[in-house]
Amino acid sequence: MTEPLQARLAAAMDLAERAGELAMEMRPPPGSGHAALKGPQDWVTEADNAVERFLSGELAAAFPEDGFQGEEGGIARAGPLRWVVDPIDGTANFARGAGRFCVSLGCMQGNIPLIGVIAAPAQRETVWASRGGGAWLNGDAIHAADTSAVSQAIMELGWSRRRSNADYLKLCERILADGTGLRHGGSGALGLLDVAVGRIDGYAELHLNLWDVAAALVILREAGARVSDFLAGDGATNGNGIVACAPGLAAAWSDLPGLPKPR
Ligand code: LIP
Repeated sequence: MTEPLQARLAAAMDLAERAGELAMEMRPPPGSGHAALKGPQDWVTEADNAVERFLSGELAAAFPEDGFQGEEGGIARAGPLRWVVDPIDGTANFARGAGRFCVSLGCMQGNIPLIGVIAAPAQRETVWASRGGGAWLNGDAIHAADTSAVSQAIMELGWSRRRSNADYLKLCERILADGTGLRHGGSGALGLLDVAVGRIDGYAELHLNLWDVAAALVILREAGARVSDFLAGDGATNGNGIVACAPGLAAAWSDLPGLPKPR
């Protein structure tokens, strides 16, 4: 890995953990009423904005030539390398005082994800990867699972109001008909991370945005998972469906309704 990328990976790991500490300080108590709605079931808290401001400022100071794109503020800066950030992924959980949320930092060169760091502070986990450098959880190498039978697999299906309930139910029916265990956790980045770690065998969602997946795409690749081409077409600008899975299940999950094939 080049020295500039090594410096960016080290900075991203430090900043993701510091951003996670900030999020934990700002996490609301259990209960409702601590978030605003951006759209149907699409939440935002003060912490989302505060964490994004923190990361944008620190990255601008450390790497002024780099671009920055955040979920809340959009594309703030352009550059040959571009940070793509979800300040709090799993906001619906975070807003209720729950622990299944994370800070996600990806660094891309054009449409090539080069660095990914995900910090899950309530889980005390930081996962990172660089293209060609392997994937790591708190310093231990991680690998996708070796599951090969759908009847023994666990699949998380992400959900949002960005696609129809009918299409989501078709997916649920197919997964359940295969005898696969079905999960839903409310954080796409953490679901994709669990595939890379081997804790589940697949994650699929009819639509995610670039900031949800930019870090996870590098981590999944380096962990040996199979992933659909999220950046195909206008995926980088308008989002896309995604299937990420253990390599032994890519064929079985190559025809999920409404979703691209894992490669
Ligand atoms: C969320 C994703 C989740 C998706 C939600 C939302 P956020 O990201 O992690 O998979 O289903 O609609 O996009 O809003 O918590 O950063």
